Amino acid sequence: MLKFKDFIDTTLREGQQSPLLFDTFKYHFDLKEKKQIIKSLIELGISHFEFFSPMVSDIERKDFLKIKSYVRSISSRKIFLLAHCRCNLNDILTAIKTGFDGLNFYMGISKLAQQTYGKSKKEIIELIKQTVIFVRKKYPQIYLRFSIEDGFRTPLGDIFLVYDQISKFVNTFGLPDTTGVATPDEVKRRIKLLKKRYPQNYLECHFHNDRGYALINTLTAIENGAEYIDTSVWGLGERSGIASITGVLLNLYYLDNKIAEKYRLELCYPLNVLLGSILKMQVPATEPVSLTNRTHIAGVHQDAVLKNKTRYEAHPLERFGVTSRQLLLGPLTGWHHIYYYLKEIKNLKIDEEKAKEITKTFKNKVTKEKNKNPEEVLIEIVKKYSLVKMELPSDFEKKRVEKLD
Ligand code: HCA
Ligand code: CU
Repeated sequence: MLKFKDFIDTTLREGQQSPLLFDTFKYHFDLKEKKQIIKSLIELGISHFEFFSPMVSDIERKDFLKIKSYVRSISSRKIFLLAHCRCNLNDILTAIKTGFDGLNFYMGISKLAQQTYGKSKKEIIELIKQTVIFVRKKYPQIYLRFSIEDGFRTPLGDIFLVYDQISKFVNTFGLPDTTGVATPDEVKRRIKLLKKRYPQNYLECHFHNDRGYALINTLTAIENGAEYIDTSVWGLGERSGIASITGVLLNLYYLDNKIAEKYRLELCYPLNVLLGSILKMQVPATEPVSLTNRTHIAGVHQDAVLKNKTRYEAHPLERFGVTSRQLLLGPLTGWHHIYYYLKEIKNLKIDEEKAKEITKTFKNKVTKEKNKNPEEVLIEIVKKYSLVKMELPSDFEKKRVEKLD
């Protein structure tokens, strides 16, 4: 029996630290985009969200306040909004005053961290202990999670030294692989020992992808008893990021179908597309839940797939929303999706303003024209706009098959 409880989405915290936001000249999500992302994740079934500490910037603080009232207005489910905080009283008290439901605090204790802070191991342990106890006494009800940063380059014995002091005062311990050094064997070993030593505390794991191990480490953590797992859309995060929410869900589907089915899996691909349209990029080819995984190039593959798609498609990607129907008519349909669909799937030259206009007409028509599929309705509308096809090599279309129906 898995103990898994939920994902902690950190797209708006860890995700905004992704170099991709620089590469796409985006730098940070605006309030509207943050709301779209969080709404899509709530619809998918996620109930835990991590934000920057309000100390990070005034924009993040103000956006959080608006997002909080937005979240409460769109969902009657209990949604936990958590602040990612340094182990510093000023940061912590500001986060509590701002109205977070809980605090994810963190501090390093490794040799490298001691050098950065200019503090000894003993001093750091004392600081953590005093801070945690102070906050717990002052706020007996608030949800508290504490993480030793760089948890896989810190000897487990040192982690125990800290966690032994505070296990009675926090709800959850974190085990983050800050630098992406962990291997699945070590993840298994550490989780087993932590779960054994702290049976009363939940465990939240967080894996960076520097070695390409974020996904396998995440699954190993779930298999070995982690209750919470940090993910983000596309796995956005520092450097090469963390585990992608839809990549983990696809694998959770194999690991424990009942748990995976608690999420609205058909919203996975629309969620990936939403981020694609915000960043104005295709969903990465490395994403398990992607159109790429339903695209066939070799002639023999195409012939076979047109007769029976399962010949070269082993995974039930339609269940995860990689269908044109779900993309166009899913509950997430907005101009972003229509824009993405026309540009990336139909290869039409289109700008955002036109996509918004077309979406308005589409939304009106699609509910009335019950006998037509949404794709037909959209194509009829689009014809009136005489959009030009992007210039692609003439035999390109024959060389690519996506049988999405
Ligand atoms: C960092 C922070 C963090 C925090 C994870 C956590 C990490 O960049 O140092 O709070 O558990 O990877 O350690 O993202
Ligand atoms: Cu991280």
